[in-house]
Amino acid sequence: MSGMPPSRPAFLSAGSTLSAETGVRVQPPITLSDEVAEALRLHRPVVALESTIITHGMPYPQNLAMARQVEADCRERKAVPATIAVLDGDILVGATPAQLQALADAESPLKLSRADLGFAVAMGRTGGTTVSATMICAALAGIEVFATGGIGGVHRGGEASMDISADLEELARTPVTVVCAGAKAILDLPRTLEYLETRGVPVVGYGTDHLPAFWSRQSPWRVPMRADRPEDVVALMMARHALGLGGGVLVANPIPEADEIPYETMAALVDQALEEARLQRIDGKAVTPFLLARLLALSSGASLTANIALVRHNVAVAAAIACARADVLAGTGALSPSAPIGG
Ligand code: PSU
Ligand code: MN
Repeated sequence: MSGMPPSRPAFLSAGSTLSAETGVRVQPPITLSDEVAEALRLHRPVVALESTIITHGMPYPQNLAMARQVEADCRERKAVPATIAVLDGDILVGATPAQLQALADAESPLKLSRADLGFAVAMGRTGGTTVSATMICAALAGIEVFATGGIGGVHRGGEASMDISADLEELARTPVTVVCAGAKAILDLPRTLEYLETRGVPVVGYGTDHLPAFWSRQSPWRVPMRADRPEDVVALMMARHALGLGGGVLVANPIPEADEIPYETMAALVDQALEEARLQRIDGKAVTPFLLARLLALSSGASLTANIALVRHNVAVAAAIACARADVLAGTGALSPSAPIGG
């Protein structure tokens, strides 16, 4: 057999062999930053951050400013940020400042969910990881807590189009706690809640009994459970682990009051953006980025300001949860210690 083409990622040629041939386990092609590796080794608090919000969710250069800001917020709250992305086929857990820059102004980055993660690695491509792919990489690295803006869900009309975000299946499958600001009204919120319940995903209102609606603190729909402190979320994570339930926890954290846009104000713009998407026959992966970009324009930038505020708030709550979890592992928390939740 001739040698591998030079463009093949190193993990496919050097040292590791495909398991089907030899039974040798292929090491996942993941690069942890020194800071993240050290924090994980010492069981210090680490918060995973997604990157589709950088590559597809916000325009340049606000995307880069937001990515840097939330990393700084995370550090200020005594947790190590681990922005997860794929750069030239390498899965990064803890992107460096130069890598963040490269990602933020990448030419045509992929949008990576569970379905495309392996493809990006195999082909040496660059992409932002959605909630689903970020959860997978976080779990591989041993990170238990992850902050994002909003999750994907059942799209409106999803009962006919079957457009249901891979984020929901991932939450059912991968043991990572995801802090979000609920879901956007571009989605079918009640069906998203139903789907999560069916797949066994706890949706926890953080200091609220209602599902937050991203730019607005409240939607008309109630959440099935509520937690008011980081320790409560950690207790839930540990109880689920002890019961062997598998899958993640979704923490729904409302946008701060000062930053919210009233539900009705956004609802009208959402209806208009959805109508434009229908007329232009936008489908598949393009739907969410199209709607986000249209809402940015239709709200004259207000949606972006609110979006940045809510991501920062989610990072703060995720850092508090990660710190409470680390306290348990260190034996200094109110709860008794247990093994890492993924393990
Ligand atoms: N919702 C937002 N902003 C985002 C996304 C969702 O309010 O940036 C991104 C997240 O990365 C999420 C993904 O995981 O879109 C979901 O895409 P889809 O609906 O194609 O599954
Ligand atoms: Mn979709």
